[in-house]
Amino acid sequence: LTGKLDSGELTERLVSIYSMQSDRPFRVLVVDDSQSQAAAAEKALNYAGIFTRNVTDPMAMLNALDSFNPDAVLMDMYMPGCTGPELAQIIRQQPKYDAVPIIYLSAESDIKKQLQAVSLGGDDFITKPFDKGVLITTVLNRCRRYRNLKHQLKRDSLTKLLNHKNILQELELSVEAAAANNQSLCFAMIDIDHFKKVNDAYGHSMGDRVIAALSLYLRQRFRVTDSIGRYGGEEFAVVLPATRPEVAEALLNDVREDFSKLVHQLDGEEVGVTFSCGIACCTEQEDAISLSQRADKALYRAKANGRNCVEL
Ligand code: GH3
Ligand code: MG
Ligand code: MG
Ligand code: MG
Repeated sequence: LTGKLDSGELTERLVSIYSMQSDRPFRVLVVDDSQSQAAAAEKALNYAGIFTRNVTDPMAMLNALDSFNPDAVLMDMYMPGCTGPELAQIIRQQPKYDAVPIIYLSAESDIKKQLQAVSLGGDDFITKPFDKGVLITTVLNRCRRYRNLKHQLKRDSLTKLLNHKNILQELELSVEAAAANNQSLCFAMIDIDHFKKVNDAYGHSMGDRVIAALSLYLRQRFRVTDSIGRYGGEEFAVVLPATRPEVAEALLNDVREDFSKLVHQLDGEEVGVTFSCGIACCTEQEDAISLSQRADKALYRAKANGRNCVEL
């Protein structure tokens, strides 16, 4: 990517396309010992709607990675104390940063050195003085792919809901936020009733169909600020921030009743299913584990009470 492109019109179009696509601005960590060089790159990236942070001390880079959580790293080749490829190799030693894109931005014109940098943990090489269009295109493409990858890894493949680990992570963050803002938070656990019978009588494919249908239904019924996860096989979890317990109970009861009226079809066969739900509302200083345990107990009570009901 050393050639020049006519950056004007192309950049404008790219910026408008990407700004429509991404929900939150991409985040790029700019690692460069020269403040003025970093500022030039940041200015171009900010123009494309990218949020940036600059680290001039390479030794502060690891901390910045953790706190800033970037979608890509734009890195200088030569800095006091270490080189970009050395830093890249340090980043790659941590499994969680194995896939974060590292893009070099350097005046180094020796192709061999450029290739070496890219082969030692880097992804792209852009030469200085940079072309704005090349820089923005490269960075946006890398950010978009990395975001998509992170998004997919967090989700369950059948339902596209958050997986077990990530719904619990979401719960932990929400519990902290609720405590900080003095807000009410509810956690609901949902379990399909007699699901084994659905599999046994209609086959695993019908079971999968029902799981997918409930997932879609939950996504339609809850707010975008609520988090929905597939907790286990036929178990789901919903985090409801800023929600009073009686409101959560009424809402889940509504969803439960409406869902129970649906008919699921596959290969000419039809089945209706119900679910049971347990809700716990976060009390002061309660942690996510204790909250989820209480929701689980409430769910157990709902099962014991005859299923197809909500327990608080
Ligand atoms: P209960 O009302 O007490 O919850 O009864 P249940 O039959 O729903 O509960 P149980 O835990 O005994 O069985 C859950 C079944 O869910 C067992 C398992 O085979 C099935 N299951 C788990 N994950 C999937 C999946 O991804 N697809 C399908 N088709 N079935 C699944
Ligand atoms: Mg330098
Ligand atoms: Mg179960
Ligand atoms: Mg079940």
